[in-house]
Amino acid sequence: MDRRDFLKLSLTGMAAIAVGSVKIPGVFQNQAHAADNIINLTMMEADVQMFDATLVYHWVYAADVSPVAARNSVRGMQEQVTPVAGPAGTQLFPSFPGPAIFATAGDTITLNITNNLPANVPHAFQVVGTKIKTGPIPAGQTRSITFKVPEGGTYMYIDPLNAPINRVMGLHGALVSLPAAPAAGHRETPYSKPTPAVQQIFDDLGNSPELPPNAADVTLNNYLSTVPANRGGWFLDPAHNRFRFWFLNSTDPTLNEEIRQGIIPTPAEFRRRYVALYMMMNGRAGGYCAHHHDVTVSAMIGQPHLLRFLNAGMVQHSCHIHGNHVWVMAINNQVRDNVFTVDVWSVRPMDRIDWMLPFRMPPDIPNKDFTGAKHSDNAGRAFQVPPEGNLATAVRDELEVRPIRNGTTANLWPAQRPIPYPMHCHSEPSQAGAGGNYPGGLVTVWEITGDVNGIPFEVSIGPDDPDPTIYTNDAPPA
Ligand SMILES: [Cu+2]
Repeated sequence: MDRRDFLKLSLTGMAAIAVGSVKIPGVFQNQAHAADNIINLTMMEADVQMFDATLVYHWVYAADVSPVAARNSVRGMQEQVTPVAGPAGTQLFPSFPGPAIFATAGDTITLNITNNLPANVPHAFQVVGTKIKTGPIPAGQTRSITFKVPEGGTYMYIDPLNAPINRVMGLHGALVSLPAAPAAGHRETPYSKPTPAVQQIFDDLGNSPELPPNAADVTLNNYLSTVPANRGGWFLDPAHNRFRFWFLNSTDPTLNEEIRQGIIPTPAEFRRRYVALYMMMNGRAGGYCAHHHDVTVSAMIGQPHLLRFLNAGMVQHSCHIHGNHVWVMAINNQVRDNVFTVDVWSVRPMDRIDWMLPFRMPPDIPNKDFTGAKHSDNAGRAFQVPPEGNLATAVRDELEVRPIRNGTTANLWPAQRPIPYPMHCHSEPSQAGAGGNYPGGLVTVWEITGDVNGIPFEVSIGPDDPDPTIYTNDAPPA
């Protein structure tokens, strides 16, 4: 059979759309992006490029909102993608996973779903864990659903038919519901009905001795008179998102190729034969996700970030973060009563898990004095922290007290700034791609770019670097 020529999606990752009354300073520059609370999504074929340049046939969602324009409303997500011609002179912008939809809980929005896929497989649309779904959508046709956005949280939309085939072929995306208002007397959370424990964490973030605010945020808060005091430090900054999607999926190119040729397995066959050869975060793997600003978390001490895991693939992942522990805030839209800190958590297929990464001073920088004890004059920490000290200085001190090489006391080590820590999956095969290329799987870093004093670290390539520059891994300016 001839290989049909499909749109080629080159490591583009996710797009994002804001709809309705969504307005969060910093995250969205424009109040709404999709006109009239309507989102049009088209299911279409695409060859998606894997990290090793292999093109793998997928089914993807495309929005009719340009990611270039969307970038003005949702920072840092999918800067460029090849548009394809849509109906009536429109342009479609495919996304893998599908575009993340941001909406306000309680708003009424309409989704128009068009099926532009081959007619040999039925398709539909559902928001997992809700009654929001269409019936089957015949090939070439459009179905509309109008619904009230559910309670605040992280949702996954999928094609639920032929489960898991249609979902795993690429028909999946994120729906984020943001609460309309915080509870009276409290600060905002990502949830409409936070439990007391979760509410307490958000009340305390940047607002307690244990979780001091970053000084730059304090300045910002004073400067931005429009930001109400009940906004949490976690999304205060208009220049940087204080959240990330860590959207996991997996691909078996052999099965995808058979499906391209019209050989459709039963769901049971698909499950039995499935070999996850590529495992991705936000549609990318290896270095392409480890260092992409829509995956990597990059901020200063005291600038906590919400991490929204979704898993649309076929693999249970065991996600492990280094450097800080995280709070597990919600599991599959259940806000936790008992919030505990973890460094590793299972993210099963179909799971939606919210983590809060507090961006605290990492507790594990070795003791400068090699005594095994902490500095008694510094609240039990190994090094002086602001306002007396500085994390960058602490890291340099730590390097300088390492055993001297080559008989010299010269400073031989480049400054470790920013300070990166890995987040990877402890299900080891997921760290490789294409059957063994390491690290070609789902792995990334979060990095500390400055101290709680609000001053970004200077980055130098070595001790004598004449021109240290301020480092950022965030999105380029809009
Ligand atoms: Cu680990």
